[in-house]
Amino acid sequence: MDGQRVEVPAGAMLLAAVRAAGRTLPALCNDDRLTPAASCRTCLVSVPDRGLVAACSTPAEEGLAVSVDAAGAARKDALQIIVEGLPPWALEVPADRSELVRECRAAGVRASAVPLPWPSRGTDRSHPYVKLDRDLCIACGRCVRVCAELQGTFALTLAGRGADAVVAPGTGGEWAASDCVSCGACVDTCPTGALSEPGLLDPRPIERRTLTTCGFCGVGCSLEVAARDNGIATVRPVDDGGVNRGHACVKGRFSHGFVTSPERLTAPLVRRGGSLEPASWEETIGFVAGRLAEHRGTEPDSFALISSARATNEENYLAQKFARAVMGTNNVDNCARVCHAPSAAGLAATFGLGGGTNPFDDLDRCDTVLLVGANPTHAHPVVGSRLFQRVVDGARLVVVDPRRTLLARHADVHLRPRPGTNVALFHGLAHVLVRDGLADTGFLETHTTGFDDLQELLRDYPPERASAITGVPARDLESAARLYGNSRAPMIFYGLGVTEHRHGTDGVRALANLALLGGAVGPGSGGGINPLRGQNNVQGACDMGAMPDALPGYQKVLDDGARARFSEAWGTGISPRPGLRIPQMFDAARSGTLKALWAIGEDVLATGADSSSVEAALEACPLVICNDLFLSATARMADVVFPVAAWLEKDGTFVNFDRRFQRVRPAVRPPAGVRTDFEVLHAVAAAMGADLGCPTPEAALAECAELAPLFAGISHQRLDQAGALHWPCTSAESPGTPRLYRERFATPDGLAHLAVRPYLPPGEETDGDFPFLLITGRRGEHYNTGSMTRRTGNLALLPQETLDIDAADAASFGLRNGDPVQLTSRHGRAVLPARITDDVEPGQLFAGFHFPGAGVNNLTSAVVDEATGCPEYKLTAVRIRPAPAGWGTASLAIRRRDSWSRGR
Ligand SMILES: Nc1nc2c(c(=O)[nH]1)N[C@H]1C(S)=C(S)[C@@H](COP(=O)(O)OP(=O)(O)OC[C@H]3O[C@@H](n4cnc5c(=O)[nH]c(N)nc54)[C@H](O)[C@@H]3O)O[C@H]1N2
Ligand SMILES: Nc1nc2c(c(=O)[nH]1)N[C@H]1C(S)=C(S)[C@@H](COP(=O)(O)OP(=O)(O)OC[C@H]3O[C@@H](n4cnc5c(=O)[nH]c(N)nc54)[C@H](O)[C@@H]3O)O[C@H]1N2
Ligand code: SF4
Ligand code: FES
Ligand SMILES: [Mo]
Repeated sequence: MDGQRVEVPAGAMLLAAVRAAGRTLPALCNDDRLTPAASCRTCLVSVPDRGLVAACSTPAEEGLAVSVDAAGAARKDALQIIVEGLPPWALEVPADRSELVRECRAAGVRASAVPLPWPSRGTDRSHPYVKLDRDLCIACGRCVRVCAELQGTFALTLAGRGADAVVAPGTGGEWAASDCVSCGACVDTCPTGALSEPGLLDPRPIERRTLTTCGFCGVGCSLEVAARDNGIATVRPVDDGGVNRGHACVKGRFSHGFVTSPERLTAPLVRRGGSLEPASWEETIGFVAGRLAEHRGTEPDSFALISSARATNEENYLAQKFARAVMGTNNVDNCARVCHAPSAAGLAATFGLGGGTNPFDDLDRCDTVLLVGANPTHAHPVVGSRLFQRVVDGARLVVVDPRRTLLARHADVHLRPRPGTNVALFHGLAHVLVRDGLADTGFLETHTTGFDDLQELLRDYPPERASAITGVPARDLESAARLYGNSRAPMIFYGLGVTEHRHGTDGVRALANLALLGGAVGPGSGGGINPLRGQNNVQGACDMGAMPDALPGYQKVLDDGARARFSEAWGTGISPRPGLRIPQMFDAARSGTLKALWAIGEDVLATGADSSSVEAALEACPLVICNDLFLSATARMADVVFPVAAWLEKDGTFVNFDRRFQRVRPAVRPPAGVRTDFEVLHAVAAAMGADLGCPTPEAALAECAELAPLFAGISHQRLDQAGALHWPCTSAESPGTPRLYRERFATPDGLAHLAVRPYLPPGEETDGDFPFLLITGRRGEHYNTGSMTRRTGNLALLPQETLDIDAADAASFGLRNGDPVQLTSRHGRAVLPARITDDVEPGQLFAGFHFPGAGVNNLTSAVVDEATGCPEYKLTAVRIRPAPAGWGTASLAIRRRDSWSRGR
């Protein structure tokens, strides 16, 4: 390189060699994450015998003599040609937003002297988050490639030829009506500012940049929040070695507007004469402390606390400590109960620990993915994109989902079991593995128990029988089993389609059998089994002991030794009775034994199953306290509401789905009058004359680390240095444990315990009165109750819930897109506009639950998983009919294609 010797890995391009030499080059059409386009010619270098070549796309060779210096004029010309095609103000875009401006300044290239007025190609401002200024587009195609290759969406194209070429939605028409899923990757890669977002267009300077972890889903993306004037300007994904590698989704990237919503609660509310009235903090804390004092150490326990998987570890630690040390009860639970409690129970029973087994990056080494009952394209979009990339790179994909999700469209085999029949399907697959000699019997003999009994059970599940129960053709089942069984390093990812069933824990255990039979987990394996845990900190809420049967770090309430350690540290007795689970709390309220319920950051009325029974429980409970940012459905029924801070305003840590502790840092101050859950718990305890200790989040995690061996080596200080640590991390020297079970399983005998559980029918069946099966789940644009995402521009992206229905079913009721449909289950009613789609099978329906007003959870039943109490949200028998005119919802103009499920 101009006389300097440079070494780069085999296969690297000259651009990498230039950088390795400590030099820089413009490279306007290049993004290191994408295949080179080599179209802009701004990266030219000179090579003997070949002359000028594009450094971005010319492979480095042993002994090649390259000159950067000799091509300086050519690069300047290339920049000049690009600038000639742009209006003069292209170089007035602030330099921090335009790579083009920076390169032109560095090369001394000035704006073209074109006569004004410029014949403008116009802007597209249809989308709430992405603005296109066509005049600034240089057709480098980075946005088009990032959308296809990284995000996996193919929403964009280059339209027009030559100098007229400009980025455009592939569907034609406006951006907002396109296939765009609003991940923001195009804005981030655009080198000119042609693509921008609202926060970038405000000229005021950024005052503060804060590195934090996304507070929506369990992927746990690293984000940098730029703030000015105590307001959020932009949120950008960061590549700091975390899961997201610089990518994000519409929620983490753009959905922060809720923070400044005028509907934010800013004063405590207390019920007086039937209505909730604002009250002072002092008065409210005093009132709550006085009322809760009546329920300390009662028998049976008359107080229960629901802790928040949205809140930090430190807040969850304090919440369970409040319940146990101040109130004397183990009645503490969190939304894992309604989500992945069957994973915690099932994985712990089989392997010893209740978490996923592998770091997500192991995906890069795996050759087959088995994706079961999960729709990461919507629910864990960054994971969805990486799965898609892996499949494009050659991994095989088997999807098990009754619906045709986007990844199912890319799968080698898509099995569509009737909802509620997973156990039979998994046994059918296991049968074929054993029958065809695809199971590693050597491994099974050395590292597992129960193989003989399992083989006995599997005799009852030949493909024909599994097929009869599940509706999956036996041929497909055989080919899926062979694909999976022949893979070298399979990885299993799964979601609520496995857990939210009457036999959810059996489903997890039967799937864990498949992991063992296929060599996906344990000593010598190449893959893993990972539940795609939902909430940003649901793993952490469980880790911190916000569970009725476990103290922090999964130490059992029933274990005398564990209780003694906590008693001594906290200076108070710990009740030896495991507490109530969330559904049992509601039972106790209805039967009159539960007299005070504190729900922190969980809108149980909106998201619990069978809403009318939850409503009855809240009505029957004499004191309901609620912490929330907004007046949620539950808050509306509460006696006291504390207004609290959101993740963007808080200090602490979250644990993501692959067991990584990551820091959460306040990017903005909460609105005046708002406190954190941490402060509220402290204040109430203090007013009751109790000291919870650990005055700061840092001290709370330190106390937890002292008491829970699994987290002994984790501290804020270490996380600030290391970025992330996977538990188990048992000492200050431990680097953490991204991969579990490398030597042995974590059960007492070190062996994995194969489960021998027969298929049992689900809680709900269809019949003549209720002939359709309704599945409920997620939409990419909205998050759970939608309390946050509905208060952002996402509402423009998806303004209403819909009922997904197959075309023939719709036709048989004379339904067109947008027509209101009345649904009736054995438990309640709802009205939703129809959306005709081939995502769902005939006889099945699908709806999200992000618009509580739509009443979807009036329909779902109170049936729960027999082992853990997780509701059977994934299937409800319903009947439908066109809703009478003017009923419930206005007819919805379906304004866009469903790009989230319609990949190409
Ligand atoms: N955008 C967005 N992201 C979210 C959330 C959100 O609300 N919105 N919520 C977060 C939370 S709390 C969670 S827990 C996760 C959930 O993430 P996922 O588990 O991916 O979410 P779901 O859409 O509820 O369900 C997944 C799939 O299960 C399938 N399914 C239903 N019944 C069965 C069955 O019997 N067998 C099989 N094999 N599959 C079945 C459904 O068709 C659906 O495609 O998402 C998190 N991320
Ligand atoms: N039909 C159907 N119902 C379901 C499901 C399904 O698939 N189908 N899935 C279930 C699952 S998996 C889950 S996890 C639940 C989720 O149900 P919820 O946990 O009830 O839903 P969220 O909207 O995530 O959050 C609840 C509340 O917390 C508030 N909040 C956000 N951040 C904070 C914070 O830091 N502190 C406090 N105090 N409050 C905060 C929000 O404003 C919101 O009102 O829904 C369940 N319900
Ligand atoms: S994938 Fe999950 S963690 Fe990442 S930005 Fe989206 S919501 Fe946040
Ligand atoms: S960056 Fe090499 S040709 Fe554009
Ligand atoms: Mo969840």
